[in-house]
Amino acid sequence: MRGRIMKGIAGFYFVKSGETVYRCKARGIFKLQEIKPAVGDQVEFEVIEGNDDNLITEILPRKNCFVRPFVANVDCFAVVTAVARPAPVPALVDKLLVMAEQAGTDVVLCINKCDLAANTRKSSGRKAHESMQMLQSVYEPVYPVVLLDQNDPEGYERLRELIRGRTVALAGASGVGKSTILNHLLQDERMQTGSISEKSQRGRHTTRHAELFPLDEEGTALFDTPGFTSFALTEIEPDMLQHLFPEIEASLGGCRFDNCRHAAEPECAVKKAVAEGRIGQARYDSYLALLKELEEEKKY
Ligand SMILES: Nc1nc2c(ncn2[C@@H]2O[C@H](COP(=O)(O)OP(=O)(O)OP(=O)(O)O)[C@@H](O)[C@H]2O)c(=O)[nH]1
Ligand SMILES: [Mg+2]
Ligand SMILES: [Zn+2]
Repeated sequence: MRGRIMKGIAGFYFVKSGETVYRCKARGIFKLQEIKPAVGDQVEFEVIEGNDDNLITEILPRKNCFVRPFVANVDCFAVVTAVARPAPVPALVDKLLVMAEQAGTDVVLCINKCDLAANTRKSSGRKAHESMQMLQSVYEPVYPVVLLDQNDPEGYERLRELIRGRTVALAGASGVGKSTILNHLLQDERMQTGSISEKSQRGRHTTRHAELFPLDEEGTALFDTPGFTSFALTEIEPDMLQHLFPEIEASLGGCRFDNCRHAAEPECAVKKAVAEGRIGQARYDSYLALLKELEEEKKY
């Protein structure tokens, strides 16, 4: 039979075929070949009568596969950041965006917890408001952006329109609200979400495993994934990075040196675009930081 892995827990994979979910194990050979089935994989499996241990026999070719989050066959990443609690980390957002560009998937940037930016008479509200404006000005020129606030259904409706019919992975730091967004889109409380205690400002029901949720009759499906604070980009040549920032790519061609990496080089068209405001300073800073990381990785 053929199906799709919806979640994997402790060596078991839950494979959906039609309306039925089968609990399966993976054939031993996968381990020897160092292949790990991923949530989102399309698989062939055998149903073993009278036994819970149905067997995944084959993983069908993947459109793509990621390490963090560990998911396969993604059409689009919904990269999530909060305006506060936790404070946005543009370097992490940009890394996820680069990962998506590398794989050629679409991207939607979700700016979440916008309700925290509403009361600008409080200093925490002012700070959140500034973060919201910063995120909008940096990302709106480059990617589709949705503003979300758990008390306002309109944002979720816009997001639903943007992702219709596709398999979308929520990705971002822990506590930014990925599971909450999924909950709103599912319009029920199937997922557990935690409330951040005012003191610790940390979510209680952190997502531990990637899981795929069918959303509607039109084939839309959403991966909920665990949050993380850092990860390493792999298999990107330093010279490739400039093509993974769409606004940098758009400024290429005018540099003095053909092999310009747009860092210390003189007469650089990219730096000129930054100075003229056509490329956001924050995005350029992320580019430089990632370039350094990739160049250092190359040295070893
Ligand atoms: N004020 C506010 N809080 C929100 C909003 N969305 C989510 N939260 C809260 O943020 C906390 C964390 O939300 P989660 O949805 O669990 O975050 P997550 O990104 O899934 O976190 P991990 O599973 O750890 O990666 C919870 O207490 C939510 O209630 C929002 O729009 N506004
Ligand atoms: Mg979660
Ligand atoms: Zn240059």
